[in-house]
Amino acid sequence: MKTDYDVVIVGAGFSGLYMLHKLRELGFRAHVFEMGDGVGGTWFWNRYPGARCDVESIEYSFSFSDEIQQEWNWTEVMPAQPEVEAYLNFVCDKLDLRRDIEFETKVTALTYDDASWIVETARGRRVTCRFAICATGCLSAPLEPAIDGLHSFGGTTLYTNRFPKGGFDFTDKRVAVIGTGSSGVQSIPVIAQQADELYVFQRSAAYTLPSNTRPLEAGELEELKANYADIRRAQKNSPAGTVRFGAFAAFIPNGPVTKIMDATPQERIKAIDDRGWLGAFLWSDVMFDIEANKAATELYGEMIKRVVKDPDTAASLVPHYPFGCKRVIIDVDYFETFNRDNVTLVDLRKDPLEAITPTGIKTSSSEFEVDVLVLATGFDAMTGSLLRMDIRGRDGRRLADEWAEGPRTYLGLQIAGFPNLFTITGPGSPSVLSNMVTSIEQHVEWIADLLDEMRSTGQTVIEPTTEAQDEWVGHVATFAFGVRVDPTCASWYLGANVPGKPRVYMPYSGGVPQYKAKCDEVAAADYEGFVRT
Ligand code: NA7
Repeated sequence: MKTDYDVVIVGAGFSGLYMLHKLRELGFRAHVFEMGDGVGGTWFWNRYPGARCDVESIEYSFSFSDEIQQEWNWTEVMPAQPEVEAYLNFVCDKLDLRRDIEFETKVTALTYDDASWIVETARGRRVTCRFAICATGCLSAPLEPAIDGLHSFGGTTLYTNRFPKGGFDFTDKRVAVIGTGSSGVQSIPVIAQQADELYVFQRSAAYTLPSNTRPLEAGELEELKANYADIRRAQKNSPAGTVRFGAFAAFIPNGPVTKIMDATPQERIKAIDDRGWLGAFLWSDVMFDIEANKAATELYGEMIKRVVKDPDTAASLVPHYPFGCKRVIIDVDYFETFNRDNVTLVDLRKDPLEAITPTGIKTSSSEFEVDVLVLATGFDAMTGSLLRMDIRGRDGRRLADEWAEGPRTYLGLQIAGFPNLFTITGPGSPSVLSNMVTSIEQHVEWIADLLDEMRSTGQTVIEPTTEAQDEWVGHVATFAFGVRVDPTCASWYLGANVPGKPRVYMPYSGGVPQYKAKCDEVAAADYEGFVRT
């Protein structure tokens, strides 16, 4: 059967761009649909003030082209949003990708029919393709919080995950930020510098560590570039796909050996005296023993007290849930910001948010009049971007029904009953627990090799068996224990930030090298667990 394209890719972020390039290189007719009017995906939409990556630029970048990595010049250790977006535009131009990307075109439905997919868009386009690849990202379905009166607010409402392209000037404005995940924590210090008054509405305090970002020094980038072969090799062999995971480096391969539960109070305090914020967590038992985790949080609270002058504010800034169950944030001057005269923390655990009114925010004890409302309230992570499309597989089965109790995939790459549909960094793969770029490259290359092989052997349809999928889902679930699934922690890894979403720990926690070895083994065993016809 003749289709309009061999492959349709949904999304033009890191994964969609590389997938397009790879398929074009192999001679496939590939086409990308992208909702935004530019490339970048997550890095296109999340352009809020202070947005910054938590992996170093030298590693948060494509490794597949030495020309690209030698030509592009990073200016900072941890790249800020504008630089990542500029980098992706550079890659796009360099590889002449734009001509195969259809912008401002949201895919609304994907329907499997007769060994091919029908793709429908919000603009009324309907095209067919043999393979459909969802490069839709893990954090791209924005959440609107269920707060009474949200749409009654008469001032300006801004979402961090859809921030205006030209930025926003907060000068002389009274501002409220709701949400203290990464987006809130990164934007609050920047907004505070401009705003007249800033109220921070916090439901859950954040575990955040100071970023080690700084401008790259003269000669430093050149030296790093000269070592790229070694850096990339090390990345691929490291559990998180990065060897310089900013502030987290110390947690990753050969972690600390001393237990906090064996340490005296004096030894604990000495740890933060000597090592600062990291001293609170650099103990071998913190991730495995909930009492150790609580002791580490107490030390973290001590650090907060050393920075934040107001004792009530300092106490409210200590998280009530275990360290490590949510993604740890990196920040620039977050705690210091609460010492400013124009910044007030509103602890919603003590003073719950009741409603948004036409003039501001009402809590159970007060009313706050503001001009601007900034919502940093997160995403329907990992599955939202897929389930917001109407995806129907073999015999009309709906993905939304198949995943009613949580996502089920084989290797995070394919779904039983949905032949020829692929997800890049889908649930059940390391994705958000790793350097996304490392994981994206591995997925793209694996899918490209598979499609190339299928073409050469005359195969047209591939789908995982339910047995292989069940086994993989079971394996992924074996890591869902301890702090990861702590009932006090509403993490998006677990779907617990979305009312009614099934609680399933979605990413694969076994590490990048182990995961890649499994994917390679499957391919070498004639794509074991998949049926091809
Ligand atoms: P997050 O990390 O999901 O943070 C969302 C924040 O918004 C979090 O503090 C929530 O509190 C808060 N929130 C959500 N709904 C409400 C309501 N109704 N009232 C008050 N507060 C609310 O999203 P981000 O965009 O910051 O970061 C997402 C990821 O992007 C991040 O992990 C990095 O990997 C990059 P809660 O914790 O639910 O109590």
